[in-house]
Amino acid sequence: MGKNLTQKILTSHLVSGDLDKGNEIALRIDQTLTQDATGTMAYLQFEAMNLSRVRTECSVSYIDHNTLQTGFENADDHAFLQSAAARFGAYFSRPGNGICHQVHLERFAKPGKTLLGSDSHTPTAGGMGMLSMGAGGLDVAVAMGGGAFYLPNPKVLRIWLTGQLSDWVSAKDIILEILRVLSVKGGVGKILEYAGPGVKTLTVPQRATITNMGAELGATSSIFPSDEQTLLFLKAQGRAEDFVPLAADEDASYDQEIKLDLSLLVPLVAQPHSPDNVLPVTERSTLPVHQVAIGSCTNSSYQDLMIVRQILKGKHVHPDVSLVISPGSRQVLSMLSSNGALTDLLDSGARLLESSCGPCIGMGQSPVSKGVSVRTFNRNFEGRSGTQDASIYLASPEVAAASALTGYLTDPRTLGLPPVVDFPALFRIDDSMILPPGDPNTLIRRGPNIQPLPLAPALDNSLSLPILLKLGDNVTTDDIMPAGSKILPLRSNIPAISEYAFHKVDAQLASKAKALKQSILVAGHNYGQGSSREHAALAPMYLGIRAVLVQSFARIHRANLINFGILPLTFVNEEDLNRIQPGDTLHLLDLQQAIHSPAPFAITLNNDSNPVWVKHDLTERQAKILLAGGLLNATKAEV
Ligand code: MIC
Ligand code: SF4
Repeated sequence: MGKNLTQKILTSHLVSGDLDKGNEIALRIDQTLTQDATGTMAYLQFEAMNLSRVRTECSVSYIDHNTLQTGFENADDHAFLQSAAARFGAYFSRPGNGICHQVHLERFAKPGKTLLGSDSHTPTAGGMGMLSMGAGGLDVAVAMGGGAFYLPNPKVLRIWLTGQLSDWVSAKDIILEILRVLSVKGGVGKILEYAGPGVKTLTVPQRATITNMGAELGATSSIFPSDEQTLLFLKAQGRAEDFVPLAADEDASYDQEIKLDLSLLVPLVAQPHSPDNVLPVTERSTLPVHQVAIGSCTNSSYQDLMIVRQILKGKHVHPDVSLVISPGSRQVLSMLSSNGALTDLLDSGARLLESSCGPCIGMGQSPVSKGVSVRTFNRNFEGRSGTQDASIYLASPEVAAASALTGYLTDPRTLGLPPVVDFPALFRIDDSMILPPGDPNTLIRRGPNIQPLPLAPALDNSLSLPILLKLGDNVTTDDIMPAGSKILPLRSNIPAISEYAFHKVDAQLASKAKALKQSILVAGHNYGQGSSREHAALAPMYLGIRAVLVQSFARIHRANLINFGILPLTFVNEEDLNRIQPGDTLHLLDLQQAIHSPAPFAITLNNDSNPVWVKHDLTERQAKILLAGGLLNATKAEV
């Protein structure tokens, strides 16, 4: 029996575990990436583990999330990261050089290799046939040091593409359609492998839009074969030598399959407040729009922005719409500038932002109160834009540009002839903003924003934990630990950022948690979906949250909880969630034994004689980490 593409890369990187059975595997990681909002923690952790130099084929530290520099904090972080990259042997992509996933695709990604990144959209590089996964900073720090990455053995879902996209229909519509079909939990525990005759019709940047937003399905990763399109892209990036052809064997088998005929797709939009709340644009085409934002790691490639330019050229943005554009990288921006497209965009009334994450993570450009913003981004969680009552719609660059012109949500097919953009024979290559690994004796610069890492206490054998919060399904890491221009600068300062945990749910939550000293959270399905930010585990840990009991978890967040010593539990009977209310107390006894045994165990709700049955699904490795009070403690204990 042949192998699918995922199995081929997993097999060639397998360090431990069994791909045919078993629930945990460990992989060798060839490349890592970090970004500034998660990278300071990753490098502090690298340092705390007494590691001296990265041992991967290539590790890159990007500055892209927080470039506003509204105070000394960002600048401190940048200086720390630049000096840490030099000292520990990583490449450093300077502020202004672009969004990590876009730049990585352009300059570093290689088919057949593995990439671990401290950002949930790391699977963008799957558009290049690379097995790329998001993880918490601590897991990435371990991988930078040459350690294996542990993950639940994934299932492989084949997405069989046929046909070809119609005029005005975009790669974004492919992934929005898949989100509509599978939902935000539909990819949990799976790698999505694209195959079929439709694949060759998609360029690498289009594929990257699709693999990028696989993160919104909760997927472990998404991957395309490496073929003529991959070679075309690598040649145009001056990296033809990085090409290797890769595809699944003809007789490969898969755990699941869905089929998609590209020619049947129409322009789609994801409505507030979830990326899977998808319907055709035509069904909302009278909706007035106040802002259009084009950019983010999903849709800010050269091709995307050239399409936008074609649509806007010689026309003017509607007077009631603010149009902002953030090109994905300096390469994209400089190409737009040298071919005159930038002038056309500016002439149309577009406002230009730096090549960074920007509005996608609430770093400026919050919409007007109760405003409607159409964005080419990947997440439309409530409040993420910085305006709590704004409505965010996710759409393709075509829909976004058309809506900017008309002032209402617009099906671009009403605009007439579609834009035609040639694939460049050669991208503009200038790596001068990527600093190579430096001197191992470089002094690390630590401004006052760089605070020491707090460590979790070892897990007690018995715990009586009051319920701090009860939440519903699909709680995002933005709900747990919001971002935005006020909070993001505190990512290197856990005591300060912890004050904002669950801030939007209850502004007093941090004080309540501190008053209780120790507590537990309960919630529904897909708890912790979204970002890889380990602050969504670090801040709760700092506030004394010792366990989280839910109906199901998102992968990266569950791993982060374990890494920071918080016990992740799930209900055996999901309905038991209804029995628990804030103010109740859960009594967990004999945890040492319970954690080492795979069997479900009973915990007591108040004085109720009818227990709540829970399970932990921990491997022996994870059990040891938890009992030690997290991965850093466990690593220190081993040294
Ligand atoms: C996001 O899109 O939510 C982020 C900001 O890129 C995060 C990382 C972070 O919180 O720093 C992610 O996706 O992992
Ligand atoms: Fe940056 Fe947004 Fe992409 Fe996250 S999703 S990496 S914030 S552009």
